[in-house]
Amino acid sequence: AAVTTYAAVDLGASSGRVMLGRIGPDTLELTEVARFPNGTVNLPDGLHWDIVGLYQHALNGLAEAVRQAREEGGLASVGIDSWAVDYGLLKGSSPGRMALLGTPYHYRDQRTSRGVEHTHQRVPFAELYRRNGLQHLPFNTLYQLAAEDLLWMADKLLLIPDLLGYWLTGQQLTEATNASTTGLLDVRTKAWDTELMHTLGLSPDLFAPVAPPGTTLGTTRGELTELLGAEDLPITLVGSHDTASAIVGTPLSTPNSAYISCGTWGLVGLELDEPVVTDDSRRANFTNEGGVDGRIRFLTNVMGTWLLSETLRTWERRTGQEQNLAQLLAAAAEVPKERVSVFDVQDPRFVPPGDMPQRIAELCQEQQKPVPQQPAEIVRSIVESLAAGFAEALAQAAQLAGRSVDVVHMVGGGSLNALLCQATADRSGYPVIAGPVEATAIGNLLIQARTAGTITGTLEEVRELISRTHHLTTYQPRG
Ligand code: LRH
Repeated sequence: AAVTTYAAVDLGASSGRVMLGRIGPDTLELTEVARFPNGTVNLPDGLHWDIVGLYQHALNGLAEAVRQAREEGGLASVGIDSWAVDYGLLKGSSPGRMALLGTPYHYRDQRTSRGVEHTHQRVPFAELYRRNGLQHLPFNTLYQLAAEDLLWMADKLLLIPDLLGYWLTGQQLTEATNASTTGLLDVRTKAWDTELMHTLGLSPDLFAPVAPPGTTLGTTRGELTELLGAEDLPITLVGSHDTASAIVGTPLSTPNSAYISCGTWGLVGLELDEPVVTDDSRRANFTNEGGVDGRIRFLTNVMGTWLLSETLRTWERRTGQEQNLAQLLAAAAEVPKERVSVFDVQDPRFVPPGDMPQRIAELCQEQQKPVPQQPAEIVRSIVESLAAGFAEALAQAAQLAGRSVDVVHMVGGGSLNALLCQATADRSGYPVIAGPVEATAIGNLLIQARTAGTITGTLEEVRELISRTHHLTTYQPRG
């Protein structure tokens, strides 16, 4: 059967990558074409992203993807996804030639606390939740906008993947799954809530029209032809919120499967057909984000590998020595139970970058728990605490949605962490099926392939291709 080649640009908080996907009715092969670091950029006015650098890396990666796809009939299209909520502001009267205003902020920047207060004075959280169905995250776009100094100058706002799409094509749209993370989308109609915008003093003209995954944004600008080595490359909207693509790329094996998409965050929840917007779901801080094909991602943000990676970064800075995660995890597996402290990974002190071992020690002291001392003890305590956070969220998701969960799928970087997968199985009581690690890129590629007609079917049918082509590891709960 015919195999077609697609490229995914997938930007995570700690790295970005360009992946090539060869896809056919029985084929799903991924190769990494480019990988580049990403992270916080500390400027005098706060934490930012190096968005122009990311764009340049994506372009170079795409040029390489074009080269590699040449013998295989060329690249059929490109899809872009990234973390949610962040945006760039644009200025200009001609839609095809707008300039970026300022440097996009990183969602971990602390300015948003001002925005939360300001927003809730106008619209109390309970009402916001009824309208947008979103969990409270202090960095949801609407809170960022309430603290945004450059807003008065801006003509347009584009979320990160849409901004890169604009730079590639000159066309502006707001992809629907990521739009759902702004807080400005109506959870039921899935359209911009212009009434809410007016109440918050935001002009609806600031926002580009919402379009679902499967829409063709446009083709690459003529000015990029030489650099890319290709003309008129189509950019297809996919689930541009990375978590939306990750859930497409999760081979949910039963109707009662839960998932954990574990990268920087651990996104724990269920795929539903209808939102759950109740007082209980609001209090438990469960979100109803938009999924591909109009599905609902009913989930909550649990701390993810951020805690581990910031811990390793702290030790690297302190010792000047590169830390080896695999070795640390192997040592952590040997730590006896009585040396492990389970702490609350949801404590807000862990959100900003910084010295996590110090913060863990402070939290444990405050709660009169033993402070883990050695690196292996700290790593083991982090892993067990993450698993405890996941287990709690899984139980809540099932209860709030009135579902009986039978299995948990762990995808993303965390699925490679056997200690974490086993601890999650043990603490939740559910079997954990781990993999694929590249669920986000897979989800991105599969929606492009379905849009072009290389594959067909519902998400369930599309996911079968993943379980047929990828090796998954099952962790049974113990004791
Ligand atoms: C994960 C993610 C998550 C959002 C956060 C901002 O990368 O997109 O779904 O809550 O970043």
